[in-house]
Amino acid sequence: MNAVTQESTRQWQEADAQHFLHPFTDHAGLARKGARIITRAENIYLWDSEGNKILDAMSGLWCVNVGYGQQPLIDAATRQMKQLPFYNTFFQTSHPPAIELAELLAQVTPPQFQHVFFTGSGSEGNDTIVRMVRRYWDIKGQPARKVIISRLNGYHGSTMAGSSLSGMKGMHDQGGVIPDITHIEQPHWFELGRAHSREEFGLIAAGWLEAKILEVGPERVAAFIGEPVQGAGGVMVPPSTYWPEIQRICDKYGILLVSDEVICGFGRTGHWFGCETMGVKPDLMTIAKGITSGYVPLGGVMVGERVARALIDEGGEFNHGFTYSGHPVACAVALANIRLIQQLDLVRHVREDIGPYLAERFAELNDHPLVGEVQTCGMMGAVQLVKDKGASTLFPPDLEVGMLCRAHCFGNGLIMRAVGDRMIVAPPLVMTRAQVDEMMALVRRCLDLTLAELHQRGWL
Ligand code: PXG
Repeated sequence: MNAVTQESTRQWQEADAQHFLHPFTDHAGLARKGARIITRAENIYLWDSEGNKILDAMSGLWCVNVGYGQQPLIDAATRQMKQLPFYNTFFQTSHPPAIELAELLAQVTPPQFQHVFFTGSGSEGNDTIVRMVRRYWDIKGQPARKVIISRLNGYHGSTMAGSSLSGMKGMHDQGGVIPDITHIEQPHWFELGRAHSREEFGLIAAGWLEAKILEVGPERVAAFIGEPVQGAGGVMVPPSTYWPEIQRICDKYGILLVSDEVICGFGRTGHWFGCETMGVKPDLMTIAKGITSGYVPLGGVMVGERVARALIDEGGEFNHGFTYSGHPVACAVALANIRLIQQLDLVRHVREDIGPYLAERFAELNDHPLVGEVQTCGMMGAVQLVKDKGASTLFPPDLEVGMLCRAHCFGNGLIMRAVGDRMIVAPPLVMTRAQVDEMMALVRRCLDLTLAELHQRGWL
């Protein structure tokens, strides 16, 4: 690093600390440390302002599915900016990028989805879900059906409705929960279910939904929402029995099933959408992130025929929408992105090649003294760190062992997240086997460094 890069890094960090409030951040803590300034990216790599190359095993924030620097997306944005950088879709107007994207989405999503409502983000998508679900039951003459059930440790965004649907205590404590949203436990076998086989536990965990429906009163329950695989909660891959049982229970009580596909969508789990991997048929899906590979913001709700028919045929005006619903540049980039996923055959690549290879390489981590459990699904992986491998004893949470490990990753050119003591990855779908090997070598090195530090501190 030379003096010039050091100086500009310092200037950026100072200005950042003085003016920029970051999401989910302790501002004073960050100001003391200084933010890491990311300046460019290519394929699966980032570079920071000091010239360090970093392997981005989190795809930006679970979104850069096609990797960085893809020319077709750049060209699509440039072309659309020249042609029509903005027009709204409110007052009986439309434009080609939004129309073509709606048509393409109807093709790549499961057959029950023929309509899309565009938003600017996943959070706005889930706000739309709340309003649409309640509107649906009003139209159907059952206005008492308002309650939406979601899961603890689920993540559905940070707007008022998104954070209410999310099952994150820290968010609820700071902003409250809007009325008629309630939560059940997550299907976390390692913490809650080890007395049972995974399959048995999947049925037990799904049973918590039925218990909650009966507690609330089935005539008051509007919908259940969940991520096929919980992402921000720590890549929690549910037992194979879980989602089909959830579907059975929703069907039994006539409740709408909502799949939040913001992370799992667009190939991440080895099918176009996570609900297909889990074998369920939702009524609504939230989409965002991978729809544009994160190059520009875009989200939406895929509306299944059951809800679409009510809204269109019986609903009249639906009083909801955003300035950027169907933003032309975002839609043009999404079109280029989805076509690239098709052209590169990335969904099959994840399902048949790189996903199984990631699973194989992750399974090798089971021999590591710090590793209690390993889980993968497509291009998502989690490693549960444990204090005592034999007894599967967890570390006391206040030691923040996951953060120690994350610091080693940061220091060694790897972006890997810590959710408590679960270390997680969700790398770009375009990864090659050689790149998986490169990532796994870094992961193992960081686990070794963490182990050594824990011994040094006398925590093991
Ligand atoms: N649903 C899911 C499943 C998500 O993962 C959202 C909705 C909200 O999307 P927007 O576009 O409004 O952010 C998300 C977002 C993390 C992390 O810490 C995850 C997300 C966002 C920020 C941080 O893993 N996911």
